[in-house]
Amino acid sequence: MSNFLKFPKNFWWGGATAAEQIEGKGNTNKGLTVWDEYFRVKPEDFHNRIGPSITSNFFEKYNSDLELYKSININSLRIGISWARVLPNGNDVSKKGLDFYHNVIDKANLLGIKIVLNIFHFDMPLWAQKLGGWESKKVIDKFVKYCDIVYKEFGNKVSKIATMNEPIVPIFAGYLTKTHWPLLVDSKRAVQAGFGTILAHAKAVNLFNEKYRNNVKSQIGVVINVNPSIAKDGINPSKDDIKAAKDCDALHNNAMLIPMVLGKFDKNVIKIIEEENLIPKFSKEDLNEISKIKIDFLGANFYSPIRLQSPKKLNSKNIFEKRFSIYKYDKARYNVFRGWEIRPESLYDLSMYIKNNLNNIPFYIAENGMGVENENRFRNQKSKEIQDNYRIAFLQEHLEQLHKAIKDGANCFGYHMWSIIDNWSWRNAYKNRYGFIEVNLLDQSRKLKKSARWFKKMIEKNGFEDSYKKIEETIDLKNIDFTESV
Ligand code: BGP
Repeated sequence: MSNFLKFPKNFWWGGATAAEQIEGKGNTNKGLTVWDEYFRVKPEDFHNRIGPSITSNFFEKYNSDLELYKSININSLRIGISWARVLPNGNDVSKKGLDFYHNVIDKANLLGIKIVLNIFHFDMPLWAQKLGGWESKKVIDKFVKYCDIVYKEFGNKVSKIATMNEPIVPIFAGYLTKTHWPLLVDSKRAVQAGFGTILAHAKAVNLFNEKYRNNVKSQIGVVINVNPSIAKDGINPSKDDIKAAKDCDALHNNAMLIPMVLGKFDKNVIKIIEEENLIPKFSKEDLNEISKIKIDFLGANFYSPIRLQSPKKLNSKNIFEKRFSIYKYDKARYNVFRGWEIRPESLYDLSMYIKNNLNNIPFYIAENGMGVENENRFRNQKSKEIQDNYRIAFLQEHLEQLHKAIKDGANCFGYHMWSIIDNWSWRNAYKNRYGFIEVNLLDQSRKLKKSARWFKKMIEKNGFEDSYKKIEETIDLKNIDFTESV
């Protein structure tokens, strides 16, 4: 017997995108970002040497793209706004840049798509990075001015504004693992930039609450990635493995989650930073700003849990490596294209974590998805449609866990898939495809995948039957032929 998993009334169904990943440069004199600079210096680091200049060309195609998105029945969508497009040189506001976002948002409103407008998504303007990025007070103040413009222009046109997406990622990728610009391994600077990120969020939120809260319809929040930590196989870990998992939970999740949502610092984070002698520079006023944080909603991005074991590189300059090592669990399911474990139960765990530890703040799943390489191999030769049954199974398995969490009291108001459309995955460029909508890079044409049809029907019914094929019944992830990949 199967059961119908019905979601709450008015549940937000949609997808997420990011400015740098879909727009392309366009003709608004957009300034350079750290991604343009990284690609200029080391194009060989990017899959098939594809850089950020065109991506999925949303800049030119936004009208028809939004119509296509709407054809899937979505009622909400996250778009990013590019700092370098709005303020190409850091001082002068680009009217053309703002016009582009007005046009996009007006069109979405016309189609009845509620917008979550995200202000910062890994795309630091190059001028700001040259001033010191999040390590610099000057940049933080410039960010707040940029937010002021965003609130004023769009605060009455969108439903929700998020200050930033996945704030920990540019920190560990840019300052610890050399995978984002400025390609450093420097724990001290990482902590300073991390503190600056939190302060930038605090000042942006406080500005919203003081100046805009009563005059605009939008709410304010933030989007944070949450990767629940598990010590090894989670069955019989040693004390040291448990400690490694706790440290990862502190540095990877709570370092941003606790201050950005609750306006205070996680005790374990402070302890680790003191032990490692990495206390950043800050003032009393900074702490005061952070303590005033009050947000309306949280967007939680979830892809996978992280499994940890005791650290193997005790002398590493990278504080993450010094405190924990990643553990590969041979009995777990992995998305071999991305290397991430697939464990939908962790989505339940994080939902309950938000309920129990973050004041039961209203939240939505702001990203969740499955990137797959060379989806061409799954194309139906007659209809030409990509038969991404694995994505449908991935969605069902995760939504079932989310449904269970909501039944158990999680204050979740929506689910956004990463992503609505294939897009440029930073260094992975177009290697792994995430979209409901396929983008053909040769001619920029679009085509719905089978998962888009499934999602559309599911939204119509606001739920689905719980008898469905599991991911491993739709794709043999252990025997993928990587020679077929492009
Ligand atoms: C999140 C980011 C997105 C997106 C996604 C998939 O961390 O917010 O921008 O890219 O992950 O990851 P990737 O593109 O690295 O495969």
